[in-house]
Amino acid sequence: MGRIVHFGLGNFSRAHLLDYTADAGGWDVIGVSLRSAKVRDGLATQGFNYILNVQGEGLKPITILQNILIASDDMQKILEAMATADIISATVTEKGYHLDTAGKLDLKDCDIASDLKGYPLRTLIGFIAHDLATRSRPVTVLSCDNRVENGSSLRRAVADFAKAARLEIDWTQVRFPNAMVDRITPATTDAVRADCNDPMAVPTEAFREWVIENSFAGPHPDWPDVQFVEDVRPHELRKLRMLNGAHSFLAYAGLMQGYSYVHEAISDLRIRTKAKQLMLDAGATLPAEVRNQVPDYTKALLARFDNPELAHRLDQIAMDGSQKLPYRFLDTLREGGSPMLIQAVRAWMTFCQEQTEKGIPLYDPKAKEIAQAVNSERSETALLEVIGATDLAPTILG
Ligand code: CS2
Repeated sequence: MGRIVHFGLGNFSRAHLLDYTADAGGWDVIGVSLRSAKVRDGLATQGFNYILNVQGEGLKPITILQNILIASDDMQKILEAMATADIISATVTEKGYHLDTAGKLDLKDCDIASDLKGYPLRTLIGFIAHDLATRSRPVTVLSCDNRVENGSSLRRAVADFAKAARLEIDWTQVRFPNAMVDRITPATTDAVRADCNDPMAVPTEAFREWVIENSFAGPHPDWPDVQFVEDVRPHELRKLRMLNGAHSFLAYAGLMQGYSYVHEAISDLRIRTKAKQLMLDAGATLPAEVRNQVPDYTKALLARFDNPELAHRLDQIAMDGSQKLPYRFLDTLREGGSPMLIQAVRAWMTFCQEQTEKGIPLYDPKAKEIAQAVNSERSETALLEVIGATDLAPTILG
């Protein structure tokens, strides 16, 4: 039996990697929570099993999780589990990579700085670097986060960390495949908990997609419907720029119009027209091999966003904008220069301004810098600086 040690037990991994791996069978998964013990506490009382409420398909018990370890309490146990794992995977969100706007590990970040001093470890990067410096068998490190070249970014972060911490890593026994992951997974509501009779239930759509670079250091589960490819980039750009890009636009434009959910924002004709235009403009920047998929993919995305039963909250998507905008809007804008993408960046800027003026704190690792930027004299330029978009100032600010 193979083993996965997975960092980040939010709803997304419980609806995606764990669901796929449960379908494959023959593997077990140990979860690691870097911060809160909430998911561990909730799942421990039910043997780490939970219900996946797959829309239109019914309730699916997921029984593949063996245990959840918490970084602050179980560091040694985590390192021991990692040492025998075939795959170390992660869904720690964009900010869990601690990369600066130039794509380098942010050595001044307080969690990274703490990990560089040594134990106890707090970050995914610190755990992986320490594991790789001591392990004696091959391992695949599989990022399942929404980032461009997520595997390569993670490798870079770990390499920067190892250099700064003077850890020697044998890179020949590790692979960091890039991967595109997709499944819309809203936060759990009381209604879902009641329907599933499970306080830890996870609601998700029936659609799921996973495209992984075929670069593993050892075995992997026989995941059904996963596409193994030489180059993930066209697939990840399609998904990140079109789906996630439109999502972020809907979040900022929708919240400012007083909507709470994706299906509400997308049914407002003005917002819908713009979201669709954004998808098409983003689609025009994609590599040739996926460009012919754009019309059908756009249609399919609109249908997924229309789904009222998902009850996908816009404020969930609006979080961490400083981490999301670079790959959702900025790269697209650099490659396409579309007026719609300019509007999308401007929607984020106005959202930041409105929230700050209302005294509502932003949920963003750069909330402080954003508030300072908003309150500064040249606030628009300063906001672009926070997201590493100074080069785009002439395009965006005109
Ligand atoms: C969303 C994503 O919260 C967000 O920012 O855009 O979580 C999105 O639902 C997933 O990437 C879909 O696969």
